[in-house]
Amino acid sequence: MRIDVLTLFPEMFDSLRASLIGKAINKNLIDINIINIRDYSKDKHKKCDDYTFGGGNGMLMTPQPIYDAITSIEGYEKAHKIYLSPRGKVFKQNMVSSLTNFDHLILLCGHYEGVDQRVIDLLIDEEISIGDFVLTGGELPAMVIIDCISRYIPGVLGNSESVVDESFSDGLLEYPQYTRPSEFMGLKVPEVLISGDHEKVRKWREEEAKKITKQRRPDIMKN
Ligand code: 21W
Repeated sequence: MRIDVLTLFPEMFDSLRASLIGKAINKNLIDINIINIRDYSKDKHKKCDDYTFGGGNGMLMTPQPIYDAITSIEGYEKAHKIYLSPRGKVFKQNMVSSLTNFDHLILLCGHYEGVDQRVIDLLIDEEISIGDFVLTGGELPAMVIIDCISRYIPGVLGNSESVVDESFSDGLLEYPQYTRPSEFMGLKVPEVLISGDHEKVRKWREEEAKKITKQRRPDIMKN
């Protein structure tokens, strides 16, 4: 999969190389290309923002640098083009697997008050928000989406952390987990987990997962 990211803050994406995604990039499992929108500004001072028509607080990103940056990407017409936006569709796990069906994504990150509506109308296929809280821009949301997608790319996760046995896939939150030592600060690991009875362990984990989901997320407990 190829992912192009357009941003005014390309340095924010340096941290991707530090994680599992960095390994995936090195192994050529995923091709991530960070594009600095400012490089495409035709303004003599490389300006990329301006005041909003109609007044109001804050600056808006101007359409020309964004339009030129996107249309300079080879194959941009066929790519799935996403604008990270507070008014977008709220990101959910089922949307991750849909996105893995595309082999070319373009992620546009807004900053300040966002982008001129005309680049959205001309070029964008889908607007996505990562939740109901206010950030300073779309860069962290873009990294969240890249992180979620990378877990679905064969070879990114080891088999010990497969995408099947995880929270949300069976609709439940995670059961409590323990590693060595079997006693820490006076707290013992539940007896059943060291019993060696795999069926009892499976049942215990299922019950604990249900209990914790009912307590913390009754909204996802329906089924
Ligand atoms: C936050 C821009 C609020 C604009 C009408 C006009 C991308 C984000 C963002 C930001 C406003 C995402 C207003 C979750 C987020 C993002 C920056 C609106 C008031 N109303 N997902 N102006 N949260 N945020 N300002 O903030 O770009 S995805």
